Amino acid sequence: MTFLILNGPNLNLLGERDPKTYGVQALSDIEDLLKKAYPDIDFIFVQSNHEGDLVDAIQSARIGTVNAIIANWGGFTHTSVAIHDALELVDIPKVEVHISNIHAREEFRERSITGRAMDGIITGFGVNSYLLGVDAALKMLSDN
Ligand code: CA2
Repeated sequence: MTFLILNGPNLNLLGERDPKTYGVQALSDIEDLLKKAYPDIDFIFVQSNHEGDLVDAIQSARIGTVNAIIANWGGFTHTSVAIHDALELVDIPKVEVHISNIHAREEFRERSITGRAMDGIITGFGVNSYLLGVDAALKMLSDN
């Protein structure tokens, strides 16, 4: 089983500042947590600050080698029609995750454009959002 874990802009800097909102763990720590928690899943980790790279990564999941997408689109969550449209072309479980609770912050974070094309959104559980995202995708796969 192969899961694609996508992270959007600025998430490469996790752990370097704003620990109150985003915790102290680096993105590499989150990747280690996932690998430890799910040793039987092959993870492909992609982080990019560029919208087109993320669209390319989503399209790569269309060739049938990826079983699920777990994604934190970062700031693109609230702006990206291109990511939304790419997601609509991929028919596998897709779970959006956020470290912070996007509904408890500034109003502009309330709306998730990308979330409309995902199966669901997990938001506000710190780095555990990623683990819960994988759980949700596994549940979807076992239900099908
Ligand atoms: O809570 C989340 O996971 C977010 O997706 C994080 C995005 C933000 O734009 C979303 O509204 C919610 C921002 C990522 C910023 O990454 C940082 C990295 C290091 C230090 C501070 C922020």
